[in-house]
Amino acid sequence: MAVATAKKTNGKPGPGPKHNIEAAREDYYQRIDKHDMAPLWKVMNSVVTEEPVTRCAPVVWHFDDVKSLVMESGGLITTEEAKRRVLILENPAMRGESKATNTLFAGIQMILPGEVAPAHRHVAAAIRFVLDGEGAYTAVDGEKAFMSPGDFVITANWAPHDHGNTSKKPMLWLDVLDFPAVNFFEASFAQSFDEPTLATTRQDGESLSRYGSGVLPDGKWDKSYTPVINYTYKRTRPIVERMAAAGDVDKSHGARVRYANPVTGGPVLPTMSAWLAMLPKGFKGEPYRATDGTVFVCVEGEGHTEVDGEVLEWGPNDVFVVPPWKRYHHVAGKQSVLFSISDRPAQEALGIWREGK
Ligand code: GTQ
Repeated sequence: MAVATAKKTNGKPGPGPKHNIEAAREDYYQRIDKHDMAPLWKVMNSVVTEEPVTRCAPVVWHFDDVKSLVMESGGLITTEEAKRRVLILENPAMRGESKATNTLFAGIQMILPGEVAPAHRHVAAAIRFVLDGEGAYTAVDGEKAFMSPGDFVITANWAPHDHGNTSKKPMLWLDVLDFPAVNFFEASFAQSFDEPTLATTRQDGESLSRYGSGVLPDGKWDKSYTPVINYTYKRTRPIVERMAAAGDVDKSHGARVRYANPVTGGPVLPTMSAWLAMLPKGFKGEPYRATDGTVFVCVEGEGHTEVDGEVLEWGPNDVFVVPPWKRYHHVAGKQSVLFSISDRPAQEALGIWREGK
C-alpha cells in the first residue's frame, strides 16, 4: 500500500520521492474523506466558475397545448380537492424539481366558475399573470382583485390569499413563485386557514386607487413589497404603446416598462421583478444577456426569441424561459407585447447581478 512507501513527515508537508506523490495524495484524500473533508484544489474550477453555469434550458410552452391539457384537469380534480389546480411548467433540464428556472416556479392555474381556492399564506411570494377568462378574483390581505387578461397580480410573502371565480367562464393564469429560491435558503413556512375565504375588509380596487394614482396617502408604507395588488393591463399597455410611438424603444428590450412599487420606485417584490415591453413590427433586438433567468409571456403578437442559437417561436399566451447568462435577442414579426418576470431584485440585493452583450 501507498502508506508503506510514503515518507514519514511527522505531520509536516513533504513531497517525498516524485513517483510516490500521486499515491501519497490518494492516500491522504482517503484519510481526510473519513473526516468529511475534501481538497478544494480538486474542485476549485467547478465551484468558483469563470462564468455562470446553468442547468436551466431555454424552453417554450405553447398555449394551444397548455390550454387544452389544463382544461382537462377540470374534469379530473376539483379546486377544493387540489387546493390549487395548477399544472407545473417544468424546465426540461430539471424535471421533477418544480422549477422553470433554478430560482423560479411557473405553473398554469385554472379555476372554474363557482370554485374557491381556499385561503392560505406562505413565505414564497407569487405573481399571477392572467391569460384567459375574465372576472375571477384573488383576495389578498382583505382586498379582492378582479382580474382581466394581461393583469398582473401580486401576492407578497406571508400575505393571506384565496382565489374565487364568480364569473361564468373558466379562468387561467400563469403563476410565478419564488419558492425554489426560498427553499434554497430552507426558509419556507406555510399555513392554511379554517375558513376557505377570508373576510373582505377593503373595497375592490382600493390599493390601486390609493397608491397607483400619482398621490400617496399620509402615513407610512414600510413593507418590502408594493402596496398595489393589481397592475392592470388596461393601464399599462397604453404606456408602452405611447413609448413605442414616441420611438422610446430600447435596442434589446423594445419599449419597456418595469412594474414599480409606487412608494419607493423599487421592484414590486424583493425577490422578483416584472416588465412589460412592446416590440414594434419588424423589431430585431440586439443580443443581451444577464445573470437573472427570465420567464416571458407573449401577451400579443407573434415572433421568436433566439437563445444561445436555439429559436423559440411564440404567439399569444405562450410562455418561454431564457436561462441566466444565455445571450438572446427578440424578433417580432408583428407588433408584439411581452411580459416578463425574473429574480433580478434578489440578485441585486445581494450584489451579484450582472448584465452584458
Ligand atoms: O395560488 O397560492 O401555482 O400556493 C403554487 C403554490 C399557486 C397559490 C401555485 C401556491 C399557489
